[in-house]
Formats: sequence, structure tokens, C-alpha cells
Amino acid sequence: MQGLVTRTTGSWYKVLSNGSSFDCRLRGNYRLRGNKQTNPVAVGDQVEFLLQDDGTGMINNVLDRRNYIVRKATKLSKQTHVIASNIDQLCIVATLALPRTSTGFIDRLLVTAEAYHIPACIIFNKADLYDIELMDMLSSLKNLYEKIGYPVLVTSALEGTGIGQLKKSIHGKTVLFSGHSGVGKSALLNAIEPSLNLRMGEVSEWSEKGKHTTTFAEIFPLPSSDAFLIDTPGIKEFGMVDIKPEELGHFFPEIRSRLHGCRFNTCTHTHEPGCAVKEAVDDGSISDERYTNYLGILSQIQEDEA
Ligand SMILES: Nc1nc2c(ncn2[C@@H]2O[C@H](COP(=O)(O)OP(=O)(O)OP(=O)(O)O)[C@@H](O)[C@H]2O)c(=O)[nH]1
Ligand SMILES: [Mg+2]
Ligand SMILES: [Zn+2]
Repeated sequence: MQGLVTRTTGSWYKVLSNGSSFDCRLRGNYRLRGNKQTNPVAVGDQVEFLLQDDGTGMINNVLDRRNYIVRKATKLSKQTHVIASNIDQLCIVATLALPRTSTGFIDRLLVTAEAYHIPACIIFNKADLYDIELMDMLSSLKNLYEKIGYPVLVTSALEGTGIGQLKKSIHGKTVLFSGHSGVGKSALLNAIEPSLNLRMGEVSEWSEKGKHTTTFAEIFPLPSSDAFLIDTPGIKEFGMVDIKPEELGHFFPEIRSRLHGCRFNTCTHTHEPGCAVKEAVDDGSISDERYTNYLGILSQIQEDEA
């Protein structure tokens, strides 16, 4: 039988096949190609399994992934944990209320999405809490990201604002919702489909850090939208694996479109003469904030390489 892994907990996997859900385990001697990943099976995987006499399944094959997103197992580790696979769209859930999302964080997630060829959009949630100052900040961020080509949605999961638009944007897709703990990922899924009834952090509990209410990734089929929604635990950061310093510019669309203008094809857009990217930063056509975030990620990659 073949099915979709919708949830993984310890050594058990929930697999959806022909409309039924099966509890499966992985064949004992199953080996992953390479050993850089801590989990051999992830949410979103298509697997083949044998049904056992007791009604559980034994997974004996994981089909090739179209794409996947990882986080680092630990900060320094070279090992990675696959968050989910076979994703059509990444929704980066952010907020300008608490816990405030930085553009540094958004840009890291965008780079990861670019590196894995996954279309991304940004959702600014908790809009009901924005005062005039935050509304100003919102409109400049919206302009910034839309100009680069990323769709931006503004939502309030609490009041239902923007949910209709969000529903349209997920239609027919497998969509991963990611972002810090406490920004309202589960709340947005509940707003899209109230019957999901996902656990959310208590209002009194969330503050600067979030409470990590969702503890494992899970896919929810949404037949009415012909979609699959993936709720994930809050993250601090995705794993930035296998990006070389001179490649990083390819994952910033506004840098990518200017690369042909740089004198050196290994230009890192930092100190090199004849750099079209630095020119664009100087004349304001590339935003200072994005360029600063580019430099931050670049130096992190360079440190990791050293
Ligand atoms: N005012 C307001 N509160 C919201 C909104 N969306 C979510 N919240 C609240 O924010 C808190 C966190 O929401 P969750 O949905 O649990 O956040 P999460 O991103 O799933 O967090 P983790 O599961 O920990 O990663 C809850 O108390 C929600 O009620 C919103 O649009 N407006
Ligand atoms: Mg959650
Ligand atoms: Zn350059």
C-alpha cells in the first residue's frame, strides 16, 4: 500500500491511504541514503507499507522527495531534522505584535525557500493588535516584500480578517506554515478550518518567547480547498545547509536579477570592485535592511565553512 505520512511521533508514523489512517512503524533495517538527517521519515513523505495482521503497517520504502525543509538538529550540529517534505508553498507566519518577528528571521526563511525552490508568502498576523505606528511599519514591510515578488497577507486569526484571501492562496496546494512560537500558526489553521480545533497557546501565557504549544508537525487534509495544511512547532531558525557564500545572492531575487552586472562571477557583494549589487544598495533600489540581512547570513555561512 502507498500513503502520505501525516504525523510522526517517536517510532510511530500516521499514514493516510485511500481515506483511512494507519499506524505504521519503519522496517527495522531500513536505512537512509546518507546519514545527515536525524529522521528517516518526515511529514509529507509518500511511503510504501505492508499491512500487518494486527492492523498496523510496516513501512518498507520512502519514495523520493520532491523537496523538503530542514532545521538543524542542534545549533552546532551538522545533522539536520526534516520538518516536512513535498511542499508546494511556504507560508511564513510573522507578527509585528508579540512575539515580534524580525526581517532577519523572515529573510532567512525566504532564503531557505528559494534554495529549495518552494514559493513563499509572508503572513503578518495579529493585525487586530497593531496601532498606528505598527500599521506604518506594516505598510513599508508589505511594500518591501511585494516589490521583490513575495505575496504578503495581513490577517487576524482572532477576528477573521484576511482569512478569505488566505484560503484562496492555499487552494489546491500542500502548504507549510512556519514561524516563531506564538505568532498564531495554529490559530490561522483553526481560522481557515474551525473543525481542526488545534491547541493554541493561552492568551495569558504567550509573551516574548512563545510557549511551544504545537510540539510536532502534522498535515491536515482540507478537502474543501483541495489542500493539505502543515502545522509545525515554532522554530528559531531553519537549517542553512549547503549554501556556498558566492551562491547566497542567488537566493535574494533582487540580488539575483543584478548578478550579471557584477564584474566578478564569484562576487559576494561585499568588497569587490564593479559590484552592481552595492550600486543598487547605494542608489536605494535594493533595501538597506535586506542587504544587511544578506551580510548577516553571509558571515554566518562563512563562519560555518571555516
Ligand atoms: N490578538 C490576536 N491574538 C492571536 C491571533 N492569532 C493568534 N493569537 C493568539 O496568540 C497565541 C498563540 O497562538 P498559537 O496559534 O498557539 O501560536 P503558534 O504559532 O501555533 O505557536 P506554537 O504552536 O507554540 O509554535 C494564542 O493565545 C492565540 O490566541 C490574532 O490574530 N490576534
Ligand atoms: Mg501551534
Ligand atoms: Zn556584486
